[in-house]
Amino acid sequence: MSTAAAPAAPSRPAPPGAATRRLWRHARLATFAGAQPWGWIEDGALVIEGARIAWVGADGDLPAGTHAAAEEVDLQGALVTPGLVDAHTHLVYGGDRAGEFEQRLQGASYEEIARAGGGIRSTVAATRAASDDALFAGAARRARALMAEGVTTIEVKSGYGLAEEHEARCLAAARRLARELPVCIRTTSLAAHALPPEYAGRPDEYIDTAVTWLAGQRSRGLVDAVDAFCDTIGFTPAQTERVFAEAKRLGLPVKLHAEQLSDQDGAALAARFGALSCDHLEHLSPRGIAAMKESGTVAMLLPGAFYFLRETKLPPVAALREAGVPMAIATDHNPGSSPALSLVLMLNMACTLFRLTPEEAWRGVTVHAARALGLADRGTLEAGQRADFAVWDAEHPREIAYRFGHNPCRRRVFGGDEDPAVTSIVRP
Ligand code: DI6
Ligand code: FE
Repeated sequence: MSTAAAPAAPSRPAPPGAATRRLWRHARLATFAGAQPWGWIEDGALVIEGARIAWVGADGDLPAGTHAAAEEVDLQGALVTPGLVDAHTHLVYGGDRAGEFEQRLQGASYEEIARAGGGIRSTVAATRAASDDALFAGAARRARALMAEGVTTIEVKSGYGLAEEHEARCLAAARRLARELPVCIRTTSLAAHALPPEYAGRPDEYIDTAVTWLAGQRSRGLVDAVDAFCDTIGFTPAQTERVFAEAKRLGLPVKLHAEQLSDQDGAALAARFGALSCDHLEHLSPRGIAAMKESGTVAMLLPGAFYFLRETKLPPVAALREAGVPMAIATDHNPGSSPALSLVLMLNMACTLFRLTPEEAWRGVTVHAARALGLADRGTLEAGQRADFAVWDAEHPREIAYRFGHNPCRRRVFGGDEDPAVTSIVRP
């Protein structure tokens, strides 16, 4: 079916004084709430009041009186899902790493390039050299690309400044995205991403310095969570623990780039600090899985980095499923290991590469992604939740996980308001 012809403007305007109440009717709803697979409602309706969902259910069950007050849109059977949540990105940086891509094609490994001072550190140099406006403009273009596919919440990490001033500039650029674009941004401080050149050979001194930046970032309202890269080319578990201890002291939640290239037992460490998520996890051990289950930590799987680095070791999806650890999916957008700007493509990759079911993949970019950010007010379509949702040219979300290299998002609603930049995209 094609819903591209669905009216872009409400088919019946609101009466004066009722402008904040909107009724979206005759949608196929994947609510991801309740016990039904997909939280499915075949002929559904949403009543939106201001920025919130006031009512969700079968169209035939709409409460009496709703019709009269509401501005109304007939979706003619189009699919509606919660707005997508990209809960792991490194969106703010300068430059690109297309040259490194060529080097890797000629045989150099990601680790070799990193150890030779390229990799993350080359992006650090380009980031430090970029103006505030250039950092913002690059991140805004990338955010817009994600938003065009129905993304309504994006987590953005620092980690390419690696000096107090530059880390703060990157976090401030991320905050500016939320002021200038219709999207919710959650920021994460990732100063423990790589060792900056001025601290070469002195990782402990760098960590001791970097942890002192957190209090200022927090008091300036720049940071919502704290992350670290615990791996052979990142930081040790002991160094990671010092970062987490300061985060805990400041009341900031933690998450971790864990077991991406090797097993450092990072997931168990993060779980001890009640981490929101552990991310990557290709080398996760049964011990790490048990610790994550115990602490309620989300497993954030990143198929873009797995694909782009041509990894062969798969994250232990069957064991995570068996243990009941919630799995989330994100782009991990970054210039080195995952220059992906499509969360919709990640749905397909999560199924094809990691063998998630389409429903697991979808829950991974909605309800479980929201949980990975500690956000209980989004990721499902339920009364009381934020009115963040996407309208798709599809009858069922499995179709969206099945195709790849396309964008079937037709309309995007953020906090109750339709995003005209998505609605107005001209389609064949
Ligand atoms: N793991 C990743 O996949 C990104 N950071 C990290 O710790 C990659 C960052 C980069 O290569 O620029
Ligand atoms: Fe990452």
